[in-house]
Amino acid sequence: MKRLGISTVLAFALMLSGTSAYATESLQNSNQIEPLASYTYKVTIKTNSADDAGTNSKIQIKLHGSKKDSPLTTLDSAGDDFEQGATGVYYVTASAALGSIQKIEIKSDGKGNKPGWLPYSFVIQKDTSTWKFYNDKWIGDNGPETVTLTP
Ligand SMILES: [Ca+2]
Ligand SMILES: [Ca+2]
Repeated sequence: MKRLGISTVLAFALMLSGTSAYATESLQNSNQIEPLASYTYKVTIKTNSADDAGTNSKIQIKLHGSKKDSPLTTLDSAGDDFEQGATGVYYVTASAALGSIQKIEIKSDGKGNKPGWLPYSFVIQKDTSTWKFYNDKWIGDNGPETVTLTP
């Protein structure tokens, strides 16, 4: 049997390390939580850092687009949501393209301890488009409430 030269061994080792780096990258990609649906909008919500700005109320959002509105979607991530000063990422999926997002509707059921919620910003992203909405109103501090925000 022919003995392998050092350069052959080195080349083989390089090939192996290249393969494993590639495998690791593929695994990381498959672990990304972003859904694959075509008409999915990423919604990043920052809650104000003022006292009691957080909420445990049920929060829902509807995106109003130039072509279509999204369904009213409950925002609930795996972790605790809408904590004072925290930022959360959510996804809203529609059955068709919404077009340009012109306003958003935020609905609170107004339940829980100190239910009033003071979100600071909502950033909606789809492909290369971004729409930003800012808020300075307390939502749901006196029971169920729906607030509409425009850019
Ligand atoms: Ca509160
Ligand atoms: Ca949650």
